[in-house]
Amino acid sequence: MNTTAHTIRGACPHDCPDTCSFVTTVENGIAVRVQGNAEHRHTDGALCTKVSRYTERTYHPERLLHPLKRTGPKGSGQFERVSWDEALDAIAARLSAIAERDPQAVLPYSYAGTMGQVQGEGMAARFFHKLGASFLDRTICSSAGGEALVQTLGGKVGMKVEHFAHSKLIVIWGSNSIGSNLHFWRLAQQAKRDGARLVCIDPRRTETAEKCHEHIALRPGTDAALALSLMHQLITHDWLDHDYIAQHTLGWEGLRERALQWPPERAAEICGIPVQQITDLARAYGTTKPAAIRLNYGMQRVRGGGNAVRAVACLPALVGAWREPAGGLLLSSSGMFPVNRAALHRPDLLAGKSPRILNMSTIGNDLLNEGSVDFGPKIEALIVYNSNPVAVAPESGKVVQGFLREDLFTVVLEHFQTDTADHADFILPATTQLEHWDIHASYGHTDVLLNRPAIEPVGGSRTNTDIFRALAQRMGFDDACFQDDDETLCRTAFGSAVDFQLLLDQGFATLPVPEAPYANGGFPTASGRCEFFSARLAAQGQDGLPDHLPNHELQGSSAAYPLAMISPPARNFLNSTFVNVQSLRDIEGEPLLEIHADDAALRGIETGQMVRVFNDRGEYRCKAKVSTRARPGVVNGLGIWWRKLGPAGTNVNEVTSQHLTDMGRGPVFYDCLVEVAPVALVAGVP
Ligand SMILES: Nc1nc2c(c(=O)[nH]1)N[C@H]1C(S)=C(S)[C@@H](COP(=O)(O)OP(=O)(O)OC[C@H]3O[C@@H](n4cnc5c(=O)[nH]c(N)nc54)[C@H](O)[C@@H]3O)O[C@H]1N2
Ligand SMILES: Nc1nc2c(c(=O)[nH]1)N[C@H]1C(S)=C(S)[C@@H](COP(=O)(O)OP(=O)(O)OC[C@H]3O[C@@H](n4cnc5c(=O)[nH]c(N)nc54)[C@H](O)[C@@H]3O)O[C@H]1N2
Ligand SMILES: [Mo]
Repeated sequence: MNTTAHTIRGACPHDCPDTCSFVTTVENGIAVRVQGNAEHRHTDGALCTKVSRYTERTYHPERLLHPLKRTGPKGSGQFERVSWDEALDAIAARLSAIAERDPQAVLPYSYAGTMGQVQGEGMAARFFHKLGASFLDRTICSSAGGEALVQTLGGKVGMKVEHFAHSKLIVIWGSNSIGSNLHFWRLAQQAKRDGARLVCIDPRRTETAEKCHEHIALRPGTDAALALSLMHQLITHDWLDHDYIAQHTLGWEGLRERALQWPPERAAEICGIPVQQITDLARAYGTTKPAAIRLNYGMQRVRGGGNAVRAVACLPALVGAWREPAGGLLLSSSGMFPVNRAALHRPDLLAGKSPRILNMSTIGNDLLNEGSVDFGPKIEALIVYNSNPVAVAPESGKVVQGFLREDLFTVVLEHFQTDTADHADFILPATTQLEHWDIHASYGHTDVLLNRPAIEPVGGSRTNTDIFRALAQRMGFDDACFQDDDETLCRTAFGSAVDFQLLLDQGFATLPVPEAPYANGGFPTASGRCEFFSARLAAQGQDGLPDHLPNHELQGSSAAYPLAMISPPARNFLNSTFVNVQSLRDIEGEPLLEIHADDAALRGIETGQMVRVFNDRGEYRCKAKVSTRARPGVVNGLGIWWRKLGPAGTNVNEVTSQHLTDMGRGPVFYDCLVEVAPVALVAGVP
């Protein structure tokens, strides 16, 4: 047989700090293998289990291949095949009619199904700017922590990840690195072999926590108390870098006074941990050099998430950890990328319009809003791409109710018929990363990656960009920028800041970032200092100094719902992506709730038993697993299953709330009280 095999370099598109470089092997037009690029140092030739199965997802028998139009009642999942022309004509006509009354009644809804600059908002932003649609505040993941970093360090900036390999103390704070940041874990292992101490701070005894020297299993939402108490110890033992504090920080006197109110005994009580864990960690942090903190977004999904991130982000300056490349902190590196947003997204197309802003984390309430002077017009049309809100947004009961509105016009661009797609009026089949061009920044390293298409679009699928170009044309948007092809958009994203030829040649390009960016201060804040005190926050009426803010749903405040629930990701899924890939679902098995033996015994719950997890907002069902991964009083509902693949057609977000964080208007997925009860079996059927 005459086979022609070749390889194409690409980039993993998924919402993960690792942003891997991969190589696809194509034989006779079919992608047969996706492998980690050995030449890219951050990927180091290895992919996670999920993405190494990428061809299984790409050629999945349930892949959407044609546009679909709804035939049954809203949400019934009944559709018929239609042509692209029929679908696009109908969508353009409906959007034009709505826009004639008020374009703000149209709302885009997207997140990070792909992190690509082009298939993300590349053409979409141009389209919605021109239309004058409502803005979407994209808060669902990281906005509290992001805002906190901006207010403290001046941006989403931090250590270069590669230097963690040379740290002597690594604090992994609110992150399950083995599950969600595997290539960082490789660096932590290297440091460990060279004698570094690893400490994990997480309510759940994760795979990562059990492999660290120390695990501090605090209650959810108590990280600021812990951080302030560490400061208390740094101050009382004088483990401070006075020179660094004097030269490169702002608001030290106030912070000092605040921290002195947090003796370890006080924090230990709030965090639910032994005093000695605090004093030991403070001693290690105050006396080990270089000391590095790998923060992740897990700790900022509670009411005080922004304050908690601010408190932690103050620590490296107190001990002068920033002086060395292997010291400091990393939450996100995304602010280090020079994305040319004005050229890519073209906000000038707004032509003076300033549409209202709607928060994606309260989509449930917003879809049910009838319109008012404060809110503006009722939402009449929703264009969803790169996101699965019906599964991932909080308080799904409300979200589903909103999506079921017969008068709402919903278009979903997708690879699969997700829970959200079930509620569409039109489903448009989109290409995957193997089928389109894109260019990527990263939030876990400082390389730009280029993705070249390896294969032709599967079935009749089209790129997100192409769909928005086609809609623009039908709606009479004749600006030249709607003609840009995807390679042009890739070149536009970073302009001359990145060598595009190098990207074409090797697939990645490293940004020129200093090895120890804040060794001599120079933070990108207004003052150039690490801002313990934030005048901007104070001007907004907030506390200018970091403090501990108790959860909205504080444990002990409700007799009916005594358990705190967190819902971190399952290792073999990526949010709700991959849940329908059989080989990965086989590893995860079924939706699980981890519960501590004491809490289980109190409720007569055993491993394998079907349970109801519930509060006033709703309930979902899953199997219980009595496990040492859960601390007393806290249950872990692993996410994020497709509702329709869960036992009762619901998932964990049935019980989460639409409350918001202190900063950034973010969701509070891990600030949630519930009760759990066994489900009585009637003739073996729950
Ligand atoms: N395999 C896999 N990888 C992923 C994802 C995935 O779904 N699956 N998701 C991706 C996405 S979208 C993101 S945003 C990133 C980052 O994703 P993160 O949301 O940071 O995910 P995790 O690394 O699991 O870290 C969350 C950890 O925080 C813990 N946690 C919960 N509440 C608290 C708290 O109050 N305090 C502290 N200290 N810890 C708490 C949880 O138990 C969990 O172990 O990961 C990405 N990578
Ligand atoms: N309870 C609870 N809820 C959570 C979280 C939690 O920890 N607990 N985590 C939250 C976090 S951190 C995040 S980031 C959000 C994630 O929320 P989302 O960003 O909605 O992420 P996914 O669930 O992965 O859905 C992404 C969808 O985009 C589609 N997609 C991928 N690439 C493309 C493309 O090129 N074109 C088109 N048209 N579609 C594409 C995929 O098929 C997938 O269905 O969920 C949040 N929800
Ligand atoms: Mo996320």
